[in-house]
Amino acid sequence: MREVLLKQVTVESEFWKSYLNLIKEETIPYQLSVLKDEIDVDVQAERKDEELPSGKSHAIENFKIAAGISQGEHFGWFFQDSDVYKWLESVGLLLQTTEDPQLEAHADDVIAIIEKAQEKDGYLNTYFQLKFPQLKYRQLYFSHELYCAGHLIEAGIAYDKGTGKSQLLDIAKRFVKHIEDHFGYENRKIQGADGHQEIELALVKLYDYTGDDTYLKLAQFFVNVRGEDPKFYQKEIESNLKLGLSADNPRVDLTYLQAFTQPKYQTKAVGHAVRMLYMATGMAKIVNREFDDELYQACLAIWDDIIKCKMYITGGVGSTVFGESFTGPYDLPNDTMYCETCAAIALLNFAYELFQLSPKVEYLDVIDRLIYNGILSGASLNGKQFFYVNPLEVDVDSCHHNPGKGHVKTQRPDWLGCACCPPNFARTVASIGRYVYLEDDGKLFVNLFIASRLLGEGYIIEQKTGFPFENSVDINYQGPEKIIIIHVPYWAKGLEVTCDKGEVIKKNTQQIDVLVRGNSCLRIRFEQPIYSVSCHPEVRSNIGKVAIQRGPFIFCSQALQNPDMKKYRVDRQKLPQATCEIQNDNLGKYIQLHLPCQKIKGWPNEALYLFDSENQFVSSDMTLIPYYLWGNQGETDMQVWFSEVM
Ligand code: FUB
Ligand code: ZN
Repeated sequence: MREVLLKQVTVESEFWKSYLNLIKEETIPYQLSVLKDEIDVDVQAERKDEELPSGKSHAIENFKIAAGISQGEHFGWFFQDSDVYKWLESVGLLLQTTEDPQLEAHADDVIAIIEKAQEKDGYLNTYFQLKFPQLKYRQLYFSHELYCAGHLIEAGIAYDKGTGKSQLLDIAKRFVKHIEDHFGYENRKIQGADGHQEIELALVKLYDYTGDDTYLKLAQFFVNVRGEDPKFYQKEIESNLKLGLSADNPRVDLTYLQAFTQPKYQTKAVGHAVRMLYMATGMAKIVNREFDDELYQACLAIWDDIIKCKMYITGGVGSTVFGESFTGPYDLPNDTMYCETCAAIALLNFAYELFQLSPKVEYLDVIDRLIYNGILSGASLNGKQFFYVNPLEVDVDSCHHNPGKGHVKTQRPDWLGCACCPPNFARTVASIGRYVYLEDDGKLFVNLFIASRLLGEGYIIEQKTGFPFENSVDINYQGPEKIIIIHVPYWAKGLEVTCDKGEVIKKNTQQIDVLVRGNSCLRIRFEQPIYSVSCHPEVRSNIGKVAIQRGPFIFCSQALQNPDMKKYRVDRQKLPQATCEIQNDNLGKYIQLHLPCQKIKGWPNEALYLFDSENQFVSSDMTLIPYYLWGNQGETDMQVWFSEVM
């Protein structure tokens, strides 16, 4: 299967175009000002901990200091460089589909600084250059040097594609050469991997882009060497202590690092969620280029583990702040979880890679779940505030007073001391067109209902639709005979399809295969019913609860629209009376639901507990908004899972 180029796809969807404009006009310029410390914004630590960096970004300043352009000290996380790389990648992606000379000039300036910061031998990491040069590649359990290199590679490719300028890619290649010279199975080279996966998937992208298979080999090396010697990181620490290079003697958590055994033997999603999923994406990418059954089986097992018992209804993953990690099966607390935006993005990319290996609808269903819910919630409607943690339930007062919820922000901050998510959000939205179509041997996959046009080789396909606000998609195809495989999302009902010049060769609730004979028009009609969603009974936090979904959107209730929100009980029997309407207000254009509910009345306020009481109810409608929109109207309680009428 082959991905189409981003520049071949023009996104025309009203919904997604507004996000693309937001990224271009607001988010990307804003992020540059923050990275340059040009504007006064509230940069918060990601959780309550005085030790964590906050107050400013300093990310570009770090490069300037390393380049000798500024004086000062490194500030911020040791992986701060990656914020700049991800920003540059977003710019590169945008420039693949639009022109923006001013933005390009700004990006060129940043690239020039990065080039100056790079050492003559190719090494590039401002934290180690400025603070601990003696520890380069010697603290891999935490260093993120190769993680940053991975983001540099991705940025270099995107920028080269978007502008035809190779300067950033050349910087990345020089760094990769340095890495190649220091890592490998040959004698005297380092036989270990970075604590934070990322370089693996980036090297495969570099291989795809250049055709140079040394990059693929290096990616394979990093996947293979992880966990091969589970004592590797401990030995590294001991060696630093012995040589007096560092006094750090931490306990290395091999589960957190997914380094307790080689990835090919791993079967569960464990440890740090983003690391796990960047690793899994890298593994799947390798399998896709050079088939390796052991690695593929590991990918499938990890996927199954996530989908069957570790994924939230929004597509979010990572159930705990401790280690920003996966926990055990069915442990999905709604109010203390992590669901980091980056982890959702990582799951999106893992799913897309797996789909390309085997086109099963379940992968696209998860993509659909993620892009309309757990990823989109990551940014505010003005494109300038960002969630790191995406909770499914927020009690504002409890978040302020319960230290166990110190990581659950009630409002999206302007920026974060650990700012991995904001530029990750931007680069993901900027590349939304990448997920819509895939090509495979005369077949064309239409993965998502997103109004768009694909200029393929020898054909054009266009989706005309007002989805998600409308229930139909017209697909116009011009070109020679082809099989078009259309994914029908898991929530669609009452599917009807017609084709004027061709025939439907397969149709089920999840997929339509059409053989088009030349220029042809396909009409697809469907319903977006309002569903009540139940959760596996093993998930303790959702016992006796129900969630509400319409189309791709999971809905939530905010106390702002529903004062006394906790007193509402959902009555499934009344679901057919629920109504939906398109709203256009300070939340933009969106779908709002009105759900007939029962509301507890008459509870004496002074009584915390009552003996043998029977609740009294009154009928009352609850107003629900799509989850991704919550938190855009000021601080307010929010919930996704609702108690049911007993
Ligand atoms: O460590 C780099 C990034 O910062 C991770 O991917 C996120 O989870 C955050 O810890
Ligand atoms: Zn993040």
